[in-house]
Amino acid sequence: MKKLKQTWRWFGPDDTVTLEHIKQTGAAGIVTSLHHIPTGSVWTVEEIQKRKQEIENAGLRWSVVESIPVHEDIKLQNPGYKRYINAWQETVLNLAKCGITTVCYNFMPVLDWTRTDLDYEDQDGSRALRFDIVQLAAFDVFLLKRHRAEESYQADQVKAAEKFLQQATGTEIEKLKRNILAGLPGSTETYNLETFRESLDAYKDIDEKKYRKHLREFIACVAPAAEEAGVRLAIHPDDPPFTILGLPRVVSTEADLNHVVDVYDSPFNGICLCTGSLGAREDNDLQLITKRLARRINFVHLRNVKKYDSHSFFEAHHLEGDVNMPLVIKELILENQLRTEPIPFRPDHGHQMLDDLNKKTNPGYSAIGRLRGLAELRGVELGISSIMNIQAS
Ligand code: DNO
Repeated sequence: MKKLKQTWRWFGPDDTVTLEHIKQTGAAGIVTSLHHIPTGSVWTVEEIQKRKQEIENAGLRWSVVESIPVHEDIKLQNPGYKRYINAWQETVLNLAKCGITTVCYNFMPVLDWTRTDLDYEDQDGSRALRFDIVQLAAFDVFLLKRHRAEESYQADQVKAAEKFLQQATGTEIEKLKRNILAGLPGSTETYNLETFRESLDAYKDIDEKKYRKHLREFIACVAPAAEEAGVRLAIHPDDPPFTILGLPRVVSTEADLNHVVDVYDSPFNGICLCTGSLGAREDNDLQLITKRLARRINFVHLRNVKKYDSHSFFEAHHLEGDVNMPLVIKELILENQLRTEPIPFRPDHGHQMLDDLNKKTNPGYSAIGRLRGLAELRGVELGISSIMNIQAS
């Protein structure tokens, strides 16, 4: 049985988890981005080559770009946005020239992924990321004071949010603000309450229908060019996969993903199957999504979530939580046998645990928790493919 390609996200030279460390995890592929280049600027061949060389000098390969950020002007279709689409496209072509042929991106408005809590203590003492709708409501309704924000929540959630704030200390309130505004690894902007309000406001006339049209137009431009250059695109789903802060969301469900792949019918216009993002919705059946969209999966994030209340979840260890990981992996193994190039996956996030508890780490991206995840996931893959082999013989 052909194996999936094991990869690892690296945030570049400033990442405390170094290429030398990554080598020891057993992952052979690096997932990274040129984080120092401002969103909207073209990545030159020279810049790409430089980073590629650095990775190869460590005995690894740059397998996936995550992400080429999509400029807000493209998402909003602000005047002049086409030049940003051209720049995005040029970056794709330059990557192809350097032999890097998988590109992940997302189309989430304003914020990349969002959590309210970055050090939620799991029962075993390790720390996980959490998204709690009551805390989001506390931020949105009472701290940000977004116009008519309370209409986005159930009445009991708003009440609980008020109570949460009454009991929270000043430090806890500051932390909540920072968690949402400062952005998580991979995001490109940091806001204060005022600039954040302005950024949200820019979307006030963009409903889902309109936003989907913007996404469609973006894909219709870039996908044919990517195909021509031999670059596989992989759109990352919304995280969390439902509307937050009154923003439109269009990549949250199986129907949304179908919509994306239908814009341009080519394996080069594909998806990043992120089991953790999609898994935070009750109506997303991950095994079925994997099976039905298998042909269009160009990249995989394997992560698990445990949902509680409505619209709240924390990140569980990779084989725990609500996503049935073995069933997803089984579908991926089947699809992988049909590919000439193996499908890349990475252990997405991990708990902060053991020695990492005393280190300053990128939220979700400490070494040991991800290493635990990768070890478990590759074990599942090996176990399932061994059984398949036995059955086939
Ligand atoms: C979180 C990630 C996101 C994701 C980007 C893709 O860990 O899954 O940062 O990489 O949204 O564009």
